[in-house]
Order: sequence, then C-alpha cells, then structure tokens
Amino acid sequence: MTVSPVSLDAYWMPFTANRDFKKKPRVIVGAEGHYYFTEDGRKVYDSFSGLWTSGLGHCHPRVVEAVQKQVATLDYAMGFQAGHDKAFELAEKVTALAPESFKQIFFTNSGSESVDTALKIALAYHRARGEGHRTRLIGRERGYHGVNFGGMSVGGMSPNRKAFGSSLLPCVDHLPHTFDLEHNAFTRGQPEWGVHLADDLERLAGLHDGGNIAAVIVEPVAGSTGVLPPPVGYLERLREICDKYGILLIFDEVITAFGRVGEAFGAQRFGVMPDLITMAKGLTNGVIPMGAVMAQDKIYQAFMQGPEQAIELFHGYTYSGHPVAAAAGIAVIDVYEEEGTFAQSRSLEAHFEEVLHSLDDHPLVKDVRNFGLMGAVELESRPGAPGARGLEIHKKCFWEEDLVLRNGMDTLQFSPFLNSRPDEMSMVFEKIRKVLDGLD
Ligand code: PXG
Ligand code: PLP
Repeated sequence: MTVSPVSLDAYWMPFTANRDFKKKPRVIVGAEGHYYFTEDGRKVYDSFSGLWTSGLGHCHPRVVEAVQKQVATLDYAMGFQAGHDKAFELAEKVTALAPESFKQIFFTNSGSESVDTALKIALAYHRARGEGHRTRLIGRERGYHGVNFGGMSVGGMSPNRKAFGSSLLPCVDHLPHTFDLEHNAFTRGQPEWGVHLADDLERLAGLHDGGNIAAVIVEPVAGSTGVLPPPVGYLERLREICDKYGILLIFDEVITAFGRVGEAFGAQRFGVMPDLITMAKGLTNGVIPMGAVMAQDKIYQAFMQGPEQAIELFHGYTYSGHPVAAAAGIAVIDVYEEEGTFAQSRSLEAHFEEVLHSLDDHPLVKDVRNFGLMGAVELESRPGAPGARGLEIHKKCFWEEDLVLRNGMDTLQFSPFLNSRPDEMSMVFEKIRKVLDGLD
C-alpha cells in the first residue's frame, strides 16, 4: 500500500484471492459519480456500478444528505414490537413501485438474508394454510441466491457449495440452467431456444408430487453466473406450472430490481408475476446495506390469523428496517422517480448492446450475452488455468486503463450505471478490446 500505513493482514477479504490481492492491492479510497479514486491518486471508471449496486452513481448528493440527516436524527431504533417513521415510509414507497397485488414488505440487511427470509416465508405460509407438508424447495443450476445456508442450498454455483455439500438443506432440487452455446451463443436479449427447460418442473412435480413442493426460486435474469437471460416463454411456463400445483414462485431480484432491466422490477419487464420478490443492492443504491422481501397480499393475509397479540412470523433481524438504511432507500427512490432513472436505463439498452457485442468477433471471445443493462463476455480459458485470463484482464484494466472491471473466472461482467453516458459506455469496450488484443 502506498498511503495507508496499516497492514493488510487483518482483513479476510470476501470472495477474493487474498494472497494474490495483498501482494499488490487495488485499494479504492473515494468515489464520485461514475468514478472511483484510488489510493495512488488515480481516477478510475467503474464499469460494474459497485457490485451491481450503485445504478445512480456514487455519492449522489441527495442520498448523502438524507443519510447525514438521518444519522443525526435517529441513528437506531428497536424494531421488534416497536417501529419508526422511516421504515413505514420506505415500505410504502417500494410497494407503490410494484404491481398492485404486492402490498407488504419485510426488511433485511442483504440479498442473502432476503433469500433465506423468502424461503422461510414460503414454508410458513403453506403451514399457516394447513399445508405444512409442502417442504420441498426448487432452485436452478447456476443460480446465485447468496451465501447463507438456505440460499446456498437452492443456489446452483458449484464452487460455493463444494465445501458445504453435506450440510446443505435437505429436500431441495434444481432445474437445469439455460446456458447452451450450441443454441444460444451471441444472443442479443432473450434466447429463442430453451423454453422446454422449464418443463423440468413438471418432471419434479411428477416425482415428488407437486403438492409437496413449497416454492421455486429463480433469478429472472441469472446475474452472478454470467448473465443468462431467460429463454422466450420460460418464466411464463414456470408460472403456469407453479399455478397448476399450488407452488409459490419466488423471483430473486437482488440484481434485476430498481431499473437494471428498465423497470422497477424484472417481474414487470417480463410481465410475469411471482408470489414473492427478493431485493437488495439498488434498494439503497448500495449506500447502506439493506435488503427486503416483498409479498403478494394473499401471503401476508394468510399469516394474519389467531390471537391478535401473537407474533405471526417468528423471524426478523436486529437491523430490519434500520432507520439510516431506510432514509437512504427513501432518498434513492425519490431520485429514481425525479430523474426518470428506469426509463433512462431502458433508453441506454440499445447502445449498451451495440458496444458490448462489438467484442463478438474477437478470437478470445466465446460468447456475449445481454439483457437490460446486464452484460457478459465469456472468454476462452487459458488451457489448464481457468480464471487466470479473467483476473489478468481485471488487473490490466485497473493498472493500465483506469477501469474497474468485474470478472467471474473468465467471464467479464458488466453492470453499467443506469444513468451512464453513452460515450463512457463506448470507452469501456474500446479499452477492453485493447487489453484483449495485448493478451496471449
Ligand atoms: N441473490 C442474487 C440474485 C444475487 O445476485 C444475492 C442474492 C446475495 O446478496 P448479498 O447482498 O448477500 O451479497 C445476490 C448477490 C457478481 C456479484 O459479481 C453478485 C452478487 C454479489 C456480489 C457479486 O455477480 N449477487
Ligand atoms: N447471535 C446472537 C448471540 C444474537 O444475540 C443475535 C441477535 O440478537 C444474533 C446472533 C442475530 O443477529 P442479527 O439480528 O443482527 O442478525
């Protein structure tokens, strides 16, 4: 490190090659708008808007002001058997953005907590209706639903499950993923091929009896695995099969909510209504950690029975609805509305698709895919060294091109700001081509 005198040893970094990173750390010390400031005094462009989090850009003055004000007014308030104004206000604002049948929202502190909360709500909902035998949960291969035990169990990322295999939840199955280069390579938007993969849910319903399945959870567009948009008709088909067997459909919208796919929620963009929606990231623009689960009214109402003094759902976090996070969320939604962010995001899709797919012809590129303002460029791996090429590009971009780039192994991922400047979007891909050209 060049500026801070501190040692790097104490911090066990998340999802990071700690030893490699600490040899030559890439340290960010500030941010404004679309740029980070590095410890060695450079200004670098953020091509991932945080970690899919910060669609409005960094340190938006409206949000900064709201947070500063709130932390000096009410820093924390007990949230169990007590409430505070900002949590109620945010709940109303988020549900107002959603389709009408979503009327209640439960706050958490992250996407992982939101997923585990949604799974618990699904199980408890069936129990409240006298169908406590519905315990089976269905996820999807290559799905990412966070790192807690529930989310990891329904998730389908093999490296994240490997060390924990024997401790995952029982009664979980997975639908097949929709990635298939033979049919879907270089697709722009939703692939035409693959709707039949949803029919695997029929097979699982046949195997276990659909009446034993509690819920199916999918990301409307799989994000973390490297952007897999749903095949045309796929989400509709899942909804149909869930309806047929009384299975709840959960959309994990931790990435896709709040403008990432040009609407408040992916559910609206695809015109498919799930029963529960999880969210995080864009809920506060990443400024303060916060997540949530939004439920269709019928689900909340199913819990509202029995003695009125009884707690209906034995679940909650110390920081559920945290006042400072809620204040950030309120300010962020105000900005989304005032600046027309979701429409702006939608209007940038065509240019993004164009510049992303400008890499289609590069000899190192195996596939390019996109939906909304989500994009991925999958590279040929270096023989015997999967992930090495992706990490090398990430480092070259950071040190030589003043560009922060996200790579998941050898897949480069893109999450442009929802208010990106088209020329900056173009610049990102010009720089990446230059770096790719210089690789062996
Ligand atoms: N569900 C989905 C769909 C996610 O994308 C989570 C749950 C977990 O959220 P938390 O807040 O617990 O991390 C996520 C998070 C990447 C990347 O590079 C993706 C995520 C997180 C970090 C990096 O794609 N997704
Ligand atoms: N562990 C202990 C010992 C606790 O007392 C609590 C909460 O009171 C938790 C874990 C859960 O923490 P949180 O509510 O922040 O998720």
